[in-house]
Amino acid sequence: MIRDPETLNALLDSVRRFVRERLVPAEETVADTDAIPADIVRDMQALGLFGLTIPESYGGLGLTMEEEALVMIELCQTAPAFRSLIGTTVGIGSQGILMDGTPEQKDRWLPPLARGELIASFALTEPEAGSDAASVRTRARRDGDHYVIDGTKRFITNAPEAGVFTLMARTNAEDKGAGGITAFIVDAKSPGITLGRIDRKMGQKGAHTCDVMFDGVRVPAAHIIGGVEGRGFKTAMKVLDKGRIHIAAVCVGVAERLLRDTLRYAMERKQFGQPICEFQLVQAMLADSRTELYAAKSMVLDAARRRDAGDNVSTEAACCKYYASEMVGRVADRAVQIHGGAGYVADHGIERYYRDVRLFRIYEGTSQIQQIVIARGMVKAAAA
Ligand code: COS
Repeated sequence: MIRDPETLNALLDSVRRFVRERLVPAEETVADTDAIPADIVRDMQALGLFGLTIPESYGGLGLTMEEEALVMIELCQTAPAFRSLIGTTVGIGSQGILMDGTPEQKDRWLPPLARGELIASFALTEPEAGSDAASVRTRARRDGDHYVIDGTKRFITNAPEAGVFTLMARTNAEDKGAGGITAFIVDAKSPGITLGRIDRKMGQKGAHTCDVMFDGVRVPAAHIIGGVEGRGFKTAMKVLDKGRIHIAAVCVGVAERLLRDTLRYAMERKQFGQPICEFQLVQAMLADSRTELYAAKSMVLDAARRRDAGDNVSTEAACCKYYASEMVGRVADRAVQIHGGAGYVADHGIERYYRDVRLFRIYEGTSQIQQIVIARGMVKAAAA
């Protein structure tokens, strides 16, 4: 749903300009230094990018899912590390508070998140709990008005930058499954929290992940999201449903950038006396990329509109994440192929994108998890 096309177009224009004038020129620096320059972070705050999805009543822009998807498609026509910095605050780190938090929790945490003064991180994954999210071992033991949290979280995006964690921990040791999990809002400055060293990754330099260790961390009972134990797994699943449409839009944005660069190269690069875009085998690669990109974009916008209309889109969100992340992998592979040697050496940035996009098929649910969610959704719908 687009509420006001004029306002949205103005936002899309400013994001497009910001990407072209500020982010694209900084891509290499970010990759070389593994850091996003402080002045760019300030500009992101000023543009309201941290508050895209937080309601206007809390100081954000309150975008609908369709609007959010369109903004992501623009913002991601550059290195995905830039999106990653706002991604957890716009998405998985804040949405649990927004969806299931109490009015007091929203009042306290959402305004600083919307302003980008506080970065939110989503702490679900553990050394032994990745795809099997219901098997988290991090314990939260009640002690008076507090819970005491012990455990280790792994690959936590933006943990080094985070001011607050949305953390999933087991409050009921008897229940080893989803029902024993509770979601907490944890102040990142709480005593007993330590960070592991920043992970050295295949790509997405400038986006940081690391382990987060919780050792006797005392969290007020009032920080349980929604105030009720045992609902954390469902909160996490709802957050991920929305996050999957968001990531699919990210994939579409990156693929648009890759294909645009690749088409330009194919029109300029000459071999056998003519531009390589005149060769049908190159055309086939361009056409396949264009077709798959169009399909992914159509899926993302359709799922986003359905979500805005109030439909349950768990299955469609998984379809989008699955297809769009695999699509951008193929588009990146063809981009390297069409660039040939120039695609393999580091100077053109194409090999960097090839490495960057590999993550999309893994995080926020692997392709195989999406397949499971889709098939289960089909069976459930048919049985109903
Ligand atoms: N929305 C709301 N509730 C949901 C839900 C959703 N999308 N998906 C599941 N639930 C509920 C179920 O209805 C069930 O509730 P009841 O016990 O009341 O019936 C409960 O949650 C447990 O669901 P289920 O039995 O399906 O859980 P499983 O352990 O079988 O796991 C998968 C399901 C595999 C889908 C889940 O573990 C998953 O998504 N894993 C991937 C996690 C992931 O994306 N990790 C990436 C890192 S986080 S960035």
